[in-house]
Amino acid sequence: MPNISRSQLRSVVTDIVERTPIVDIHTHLYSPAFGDLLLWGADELLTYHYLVAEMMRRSPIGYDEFRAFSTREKANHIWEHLYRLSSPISEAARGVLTALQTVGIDVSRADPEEIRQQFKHWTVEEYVDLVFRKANIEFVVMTNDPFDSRERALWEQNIPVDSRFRAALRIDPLLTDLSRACSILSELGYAVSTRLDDVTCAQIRRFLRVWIDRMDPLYMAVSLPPTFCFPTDDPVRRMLDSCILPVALDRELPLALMIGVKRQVNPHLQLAGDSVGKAGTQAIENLCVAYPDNRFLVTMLSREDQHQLCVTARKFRNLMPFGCWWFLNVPSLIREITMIRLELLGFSFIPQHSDARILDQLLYKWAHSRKIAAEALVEKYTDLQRTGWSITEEAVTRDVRDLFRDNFLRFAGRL
Ligand code: RAT
Ligand code: ZN
Repeated sequence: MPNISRSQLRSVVTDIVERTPIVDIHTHLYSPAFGDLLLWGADELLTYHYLVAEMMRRSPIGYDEFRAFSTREKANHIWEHLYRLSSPISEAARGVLTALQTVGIDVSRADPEEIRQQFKHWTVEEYVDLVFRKANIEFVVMTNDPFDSRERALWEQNIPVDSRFRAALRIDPLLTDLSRACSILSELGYAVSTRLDDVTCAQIRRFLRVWIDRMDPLYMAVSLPPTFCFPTDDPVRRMLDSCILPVALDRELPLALMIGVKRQVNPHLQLAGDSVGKAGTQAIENLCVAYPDNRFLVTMLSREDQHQLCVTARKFRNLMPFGCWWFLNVPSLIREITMIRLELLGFSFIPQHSDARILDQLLYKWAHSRKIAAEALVEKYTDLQRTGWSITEEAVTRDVRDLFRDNFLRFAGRL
């Protein structure tokens, strides 16, 4: 393959980044077979919890009054305050416009009613096809919660599999709310107690295996507070040591740890009420040393933890940093974090996941992240070219594929 000349580097790299299909390793999307759980369209886009939080800073409306609105009224209210009475410049507000523009909706004169009308052209199946094609996504990984009765019921009916939506077994209550986990498991017929005795641990392992067999997840996942410690004397240690990690090992599944969320700092905001705290990587180091045969996918929510996470990843091949999570998914921080990772880890990380909750968000979250990744790569390849090193299309294609797809599949044992 010929070398890419300096003058062509930008256009070739940008083109390869656009053409490389994405494996989106963490979303809250569902395939159409899950019915109402799959959110899409104008009203859902406009009532995304990121926008609710931003609207509440601009509108005098009371929390209860807003909560009592229908989804359509909420969307109208958010439009009024974030799009009509101010310019939609925040990442979440701009994202709606990118998404609409990508599916051909003219946002220059649109209002919510007009946008709703445009969505009437599509069935959900057509819209899923359109979004996956436009965003160039191979598949997304869902967040599948067996502790949620609605979702559990659907899995128990053996919903048809759509290969563009793969599962991840989400297990938060086991590590963050043991009494809730135990009461749900008891209702489901597992003989468990919060003392986590041997019988209980065997039952929890059985529960995890049942759900792994049912979902065929690509990994297990949990999101954790910034205070997460390991090892500790509390049930978290025993849950990891005697229940979760042995099952992860024998089923060859990574465990995804999403660390740094302070839940419900403002409960009035419901989903939008969570915040961030600094965590440090001591617990991750301890886990990686203690369980060298387990694999850990890790994302951290605070900006301050990003450098330390890269350094920790340099020490452990069973640790894979991923994504610019939630409040980090804004251009200035994606750029900073991607640069630090390239400089400290080369191509051995997963740069992004979308965390999309609404199907349409795949369109903007990936368009914005692709652009930033391409710019970061152009800068780094230019530095390489300056040394005399040859950059070929083949090499760039391989590197970008590693970032957007293969690193995850390899780490998850699927490649
Ligand atoms: O990004 C989000 O929408 C958050 O509310 C959470 O879903 C977070 O990503 C999580 O998975 O806990
Ligand atoms: Zn999430």
